[in-house]
Amino acid sequence: MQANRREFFQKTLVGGTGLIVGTTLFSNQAIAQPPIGGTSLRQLWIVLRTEDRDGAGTNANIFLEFLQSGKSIRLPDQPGNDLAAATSTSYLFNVTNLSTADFVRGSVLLRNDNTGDGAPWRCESVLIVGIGEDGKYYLLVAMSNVDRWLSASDPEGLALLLDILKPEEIGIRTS
Ligand SMILES: [Ca+2]
Ligand SMILES: [Ca+2]
Repeated sequence: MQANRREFFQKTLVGGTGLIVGTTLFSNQAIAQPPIGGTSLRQLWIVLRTEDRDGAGTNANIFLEFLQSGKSIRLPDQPGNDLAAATSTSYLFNVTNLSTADFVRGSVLLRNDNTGDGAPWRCESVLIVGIGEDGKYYLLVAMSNVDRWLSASDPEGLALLLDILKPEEIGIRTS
């Protein structure tokens, strides 16, 4: 298993009992590999970290876009100042008609809609966990070193292609 040194996404086996993502301990019983064909999700938990630099924060909306299905989800406004520089913003919200199978590598984007003042957003990291109808946690995206703009005025553009975790990266060693 790859160990990441950035503490936000530190993935550490804890005595064979589970996995730490950020500051949350997921027990081995709670983490699951999505079955072939996917499983229905009832919530998404998304944590976006904004870099610590001038202009990094944004008041724009961020969308999760699924290119294969055409689904588009606007991340709901959270209490306080979302996506301010040098902060993490956590979104936990209900979803309908969404499956782990929607998270196909190469087809899921985070998109900045380029609205409001200071729209360019400098993303440091992205964590996405799906909470299944079965109550299990599906680790979907853990990008710790994004470190780029989502911006209409920068060459990278407004959308970030998400690196969907491969099954072996979610791995839970039981022995
Ligand atoms: Ca807010
Ligand atoms: Ca900005």
